[in-house]
Amino acid sequence: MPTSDTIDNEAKVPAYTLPALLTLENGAPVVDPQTWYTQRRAELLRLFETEVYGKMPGALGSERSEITSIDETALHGQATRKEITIHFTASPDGPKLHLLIYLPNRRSSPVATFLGLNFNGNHAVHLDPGITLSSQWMRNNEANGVFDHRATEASRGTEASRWPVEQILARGYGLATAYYGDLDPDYDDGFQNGVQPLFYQAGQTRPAADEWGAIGAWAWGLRRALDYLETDAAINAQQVAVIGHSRLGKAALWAGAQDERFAMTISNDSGCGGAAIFRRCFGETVAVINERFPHWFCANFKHYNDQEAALPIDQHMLLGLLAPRPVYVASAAEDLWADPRGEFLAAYHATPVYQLLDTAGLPATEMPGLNQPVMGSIGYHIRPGVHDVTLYDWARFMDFADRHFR
Ligand code: GTR
Repeated sequence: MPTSDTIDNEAKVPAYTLPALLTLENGAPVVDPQTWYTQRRAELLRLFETEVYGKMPGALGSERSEITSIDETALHGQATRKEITIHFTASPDGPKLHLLIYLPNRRSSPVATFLGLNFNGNHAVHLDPGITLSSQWMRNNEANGVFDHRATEASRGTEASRWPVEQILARGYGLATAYYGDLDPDYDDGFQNGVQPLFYQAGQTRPAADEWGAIGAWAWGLRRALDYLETDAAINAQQVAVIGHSRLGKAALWAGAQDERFAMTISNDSGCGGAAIFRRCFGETVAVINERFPHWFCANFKHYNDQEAALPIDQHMLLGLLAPRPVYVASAAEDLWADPRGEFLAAYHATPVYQLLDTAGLPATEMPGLNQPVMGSIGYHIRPGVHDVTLYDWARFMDFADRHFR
């Protein structure tokens, strides 16, 4: 990872002015909730769509979900495990999303549920042999048992440290997850695979400059997963928290911003294009992310390579789009590439819109110390350690959910 003193050095952060969250494009201040909801929110959504993530279409209308397995005695009887295939089109060969759901068997009413995409396939989140092995394209990785771009039995549980399934269930929550590559395999193929081609107009071969890239496709899939969760009587669809780590944290934030059905959004180490302030140019920058991942954002976003100050938005506004719904931002101290301070500052600078909508926002004016979470309607923590999702992170996310959902 290209970290160097010149990149990850607080003294090198340029002087910057954040674009004003609560000022309309016509210069008028936003002083009441009505103006926020009917005018400013729409302006900001449009800017994020056209300049950053690209416009995301709605559902196709042809989606159909099929329950492919149910086991009410999973994990030694602690859980009910369900697998659902969401077919996007009538074609059995077309892209589809394989959703894995765990529900606590000790439940008396529909459960609040965490929904997040995984990096290595559903079979990687737990050693549970009842999980169907993904047959989707995956990046080759010997340590993860992925050969010839396909998972093997050796891939089971390889992402389990990031998904404390038993602890989530023990605290009374459900968990729903799916492999992000079901939606758009994470490499630059000019948008030929994944869900984008399902929406091409006649003659269209790739998304237009203001249309979605891979992050948009992942976020779109989270919304389709929520469509299914709304139909499952065991799940409280009013209490679904969308969660993601790193690039999938970027997707979770964008899904939560787009879709107000998500009651809570959780960003773990989402960094550049996630919770971090672009204008700090600390760690990963717009030019670097566009160069390494040309397929993540919309083509228009490349205009801002080395031009962060020209962006009409910054990421406090992305968090603002979640208001007044609770959002949690988590950082890791050694994850300088994701700019922990920039993630904190976005949470801090999103607070005025939360306050306009009568919630506390982030109850901190200074960045808290390690392992000192702060929780209002915006929550934040920074823990020691590297870019990862740990049990500490999950425990805080569940504390935050307890606060808002119980
Ligand atoms: C890095 C990328 C980050 C983050 C991370 C991840 O290579 O620079 O933006 O997305 O990958 O997803 O783990």
